[in-house]
Amino acid sequence: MRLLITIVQDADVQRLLEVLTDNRFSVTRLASTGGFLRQGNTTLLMGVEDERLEKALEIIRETCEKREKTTAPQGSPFGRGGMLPRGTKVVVGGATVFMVDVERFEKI
Ligand code: 2BA
Repeated sequence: MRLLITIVQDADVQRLLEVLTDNRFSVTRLASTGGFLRQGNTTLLMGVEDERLEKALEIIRETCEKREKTTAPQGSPFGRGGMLPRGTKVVVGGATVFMVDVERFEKI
């Protein structure tokens, strides 16, 4: 078994949790903060059997893929108060995954 420690942007968490739980993965969600940007992100803890490791990684890759987004366009009522000028392209998504061997696993 491996322990997957996965850090994802808050924007991807709901969808990722849905797909993981639909595929019968057990997940613990922790609120976390990136040390560099000092912004909220989410850390997921998952104990995964070796034979299901690739499936878990595939779901994370597909759900959290890095993609470009454009901030609200000029004249839009949305996006006020943001730090970026309207119409700016930003990269969102992506995941950082640590995989750790689990020596022993028990539910008591
Ligand atoms: P990513 O490398 O995709 O990392 C996203 C978040 O994942 C990080 O948030 C941090 O919470 C976690 N993370 C990544 N690598 C880690 C590691 N080796 N150990 C523990 N946690 C880790 P932030 O720290 O807020 O970083 C946000 C983004 O800023 C990073 O995206 C990276 O593109 C950039 N970045 C981070 N540290 C940097 C630095 N020292 N200099 C320049 N850019 C940096």
